[in-house]
Amino acid sequence: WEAAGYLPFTRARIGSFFQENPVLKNPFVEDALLRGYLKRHIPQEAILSDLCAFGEHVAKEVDGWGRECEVNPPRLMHFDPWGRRVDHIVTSHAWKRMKDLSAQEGLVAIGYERSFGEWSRVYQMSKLYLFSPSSGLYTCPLAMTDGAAKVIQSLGVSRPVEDAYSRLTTRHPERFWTSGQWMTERQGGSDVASGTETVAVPQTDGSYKLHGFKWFTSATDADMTLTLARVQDKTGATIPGSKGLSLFYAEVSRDEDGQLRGIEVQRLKDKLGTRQMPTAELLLDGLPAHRLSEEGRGVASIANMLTITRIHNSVSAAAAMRRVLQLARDYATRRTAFGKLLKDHPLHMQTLARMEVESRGAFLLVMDVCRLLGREESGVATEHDAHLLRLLTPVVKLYTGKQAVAVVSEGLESFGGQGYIEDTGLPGILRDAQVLSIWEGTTNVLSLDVLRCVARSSGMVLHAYFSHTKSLLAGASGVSLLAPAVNAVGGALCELEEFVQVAATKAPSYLELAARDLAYSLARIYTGALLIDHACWKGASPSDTYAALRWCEQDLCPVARNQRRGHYDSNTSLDAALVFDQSIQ
Ligand code: UCC
Ligand code: FAD
Repeated sequence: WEAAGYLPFTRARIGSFFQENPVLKNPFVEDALLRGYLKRHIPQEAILSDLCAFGEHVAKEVDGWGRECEVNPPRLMHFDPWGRRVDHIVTSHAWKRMKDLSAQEGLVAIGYERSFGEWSRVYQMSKLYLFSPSSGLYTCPLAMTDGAAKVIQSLGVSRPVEDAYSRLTTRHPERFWTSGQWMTERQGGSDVASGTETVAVPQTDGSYKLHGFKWFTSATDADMTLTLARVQDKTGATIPGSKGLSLFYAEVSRDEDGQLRGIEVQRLKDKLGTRQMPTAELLLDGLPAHRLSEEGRGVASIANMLTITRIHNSVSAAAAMRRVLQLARDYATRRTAFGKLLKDHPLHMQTLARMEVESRGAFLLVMDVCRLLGREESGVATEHDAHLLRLLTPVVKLYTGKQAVAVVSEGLESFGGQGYIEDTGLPGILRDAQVLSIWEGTTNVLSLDVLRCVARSSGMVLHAYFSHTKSLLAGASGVSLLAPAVNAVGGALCELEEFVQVAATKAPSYLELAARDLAYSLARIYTGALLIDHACWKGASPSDTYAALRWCEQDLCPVARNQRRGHYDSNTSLDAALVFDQSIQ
């Protein structure tokens, strides 16, 4: 029996083949475009060596902590064992480590130290780009922390927020604070002006107490928050709409009995993704707070926070695309199908190359917005730069948020069935990407923000856009290899100019229907110009040229196409009829 291999009670035979897993290598070393971009714009050794060392740390250690955040998600302990209400959000050891690491590595601080002048933001965001997919979503509190520091800086670093500002921007873990951003209430996250019911009751010492219910509050283990509320007058009345909203600063603290001051944590959200990070519903029941903005200037004052968090969102979106590609690329060198490695199947390589083009475009668009932010903050921005920054912030957020979902989804497929298996860590990348187009302004709401900034600048932002895009193209005029791309972007730019002229003669409803296509057109055309510009750099590679050509083969100006089809003229009722189709009884 033994000789025949029929041993009773042996372990089941499971075969000898085990697939090698994809390996995360140093994401800095692995990213040719990031290294090329930095070499071109900020070739300081101090930056390059810091990013290289950080990339190594991310691959070797931090990524494991990120996984631990995922498998050990936060939980809410409402009561202590003796029945006392404690509302304690219990987070993992790894999550706490991320906080310390963030301070030590200066992930917020770099933007405020400004040691590299106008390039400090590009440096900071490059580091966050390496960190983000391994951070266990710690980039979420960092985004809000950065946004809060920015708001405080813009309103003036003075009492009572001096200490908070220094804590938000410190490199010392023991002093480092994170901030929340509590804007959304049950009636509205997009329409904050109508949705905010929270009231601020003035106190005799000039401070306030807040009463309300915040429906989504992320990274709720934060030390402080910025939030919106309506100041009550002596009769208890408040002003409705946007004009009634003011911006408040509040610390999240506990009293001598260990109770949260003025806050009850109703529950933690049960979310599709971002599970590593707590998102809570909060009852504000007399939360002590200080008003930071003038009364009624809440939305305008928190806009600086929105700008920063939307840029962070875009960095995370580009980083998610890059990460899935790095893993897919590695896997393609380890997995065999039909007798050869995946990397030797041209159709598989075409699929990854298409993802690569999207990923490169997203990276350059994001970094260009970071460049503009850095210029503005270091006082060297022209009026033109300021307009571009205002226009491109919603554009980059909405475009990269959507593309991240598409690219990461395709990326999962490149691992076959394993891409669908939880403990590979791959599905979490997709689940986390899905939120990028929802929070910090949905795609439609940001498309309308594009219209808002165009209208409020009397077209100046568009003027800045057209002239800068043309100047990027001008640099490529003699490069014959890039001619098809230059012609495509140039042609799309003309179409866009024509669209703008026609749209200016139409009713607001026309522009509203065109808003999303307009935002996409702005994103694709500008990104095409950036890819071309990068490919013209003397250190560029043939792959940079190929990426530019490929990007520019797509429909760069969907708004012109749909305008010609009449999609913005009379579709409202037809769209609604289609969606609510009741024609078959
Ligand atoms: O989702 C959230 C946190 C998630 C966790 C953080 C993740 C970070 C990334 C991490 C990566 C992993 S916090 C909630 C975010 N909520 C939103 O984004 C709200 C979306 N809704 C909007 O953006 C709306 O457009 C509103 C709320 C801004 C609309 O408000 P109003 O009051 O109806 O708008 P108005 O009346 O048009 O604007 C009021 C003022 C105006 O200034 P003045 O009065 O001087 O003319 C506007 O120009 O605010 C100004 N303003 C802006 N300024 C409005 N939006 C902006 C802007 N984007 N930039 C500059
Ligand atoms: P709605 O405003 O109800 O939107 C529903 C749909 O209608 C969307 O598709 C939207 O695009 C569309 N829509 C709305 N208005 C228009 C319009 N005028 N034209 C065309 N379409 C429109 N908020 C915070 O304040 N702080 C946080 O920390 C926070 N954390 C979050 C964490 C997670 C995981 C999630 C999912 C959300 C979080 N949010 C937070 C809330 C988030 O910012 C809001 O959910 C988001 O802004 C959308 O608001 P809403 O949910 O009210 O959607």
